Amino acid sequence: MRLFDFARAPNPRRVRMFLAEKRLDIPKVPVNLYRMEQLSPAFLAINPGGTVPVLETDDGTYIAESLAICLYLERLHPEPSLFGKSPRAEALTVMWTRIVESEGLDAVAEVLRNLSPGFRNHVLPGPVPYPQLPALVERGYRRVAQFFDRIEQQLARHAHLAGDDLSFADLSLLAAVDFAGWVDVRATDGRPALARWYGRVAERPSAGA
Ligand SMILES: N[C@@H](CCC(=O)N[C@@H](CS)C(=O)NCC(=O)O)C(=O)O
Repeated sequence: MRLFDFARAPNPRRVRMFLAEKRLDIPKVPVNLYRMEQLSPAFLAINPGGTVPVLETDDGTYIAESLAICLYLERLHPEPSLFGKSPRAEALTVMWTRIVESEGLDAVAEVLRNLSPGFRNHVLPGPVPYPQLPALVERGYRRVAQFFDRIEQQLARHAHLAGDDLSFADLSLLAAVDFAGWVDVRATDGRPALARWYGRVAERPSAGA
């Protein structure tokens, strides 16, 4: 098994955090996004979406999407559980992970990629050079705030995103909070439940992965 990875990027980070929580050591293949190695013909043959992380399984299957990778590894290595031990807990973990991805990580990326000169003509992952749309910066900031307000409500009622226990949804949220810092959003400001949660999850050794 091998993980196609890039140390600086938020999505590979949440998979590395998952591996650290599980105490799994999988060899890494670095794909340097700063040098656009994700758009090389060799990597596009592995993942036509041009994104990391990608897991190569022992039978040569390539699995993209952090959630799919971690669900696969959870089934192979159920302990310690990071998707819950019941169908209900697993569904809530997948639900909150998808919310973090589509409303959190994607909204931060919308701001960053429409704002930063480094993403000119590369606003969306993949080989098509879409141009930046400055109006999406303002909209993206509003989406980011709306997302963290929703998270604040959930964490005011539950110790972790999907309920009582730490799950992959929390690891994804940690990546989203830190990623928001890239566009100068301090998500924990004025959100006491999120700040308390962050204090606990960010001090786990896996956060350094
Ligand atoms: N939904 C995907 C998102 C993967 C993704 O967007 N990865 C970024 C790094 S965080 C990437 O590879 N970007 C390549 C690019 O921008 O060209 C996942 O959960 O793995």
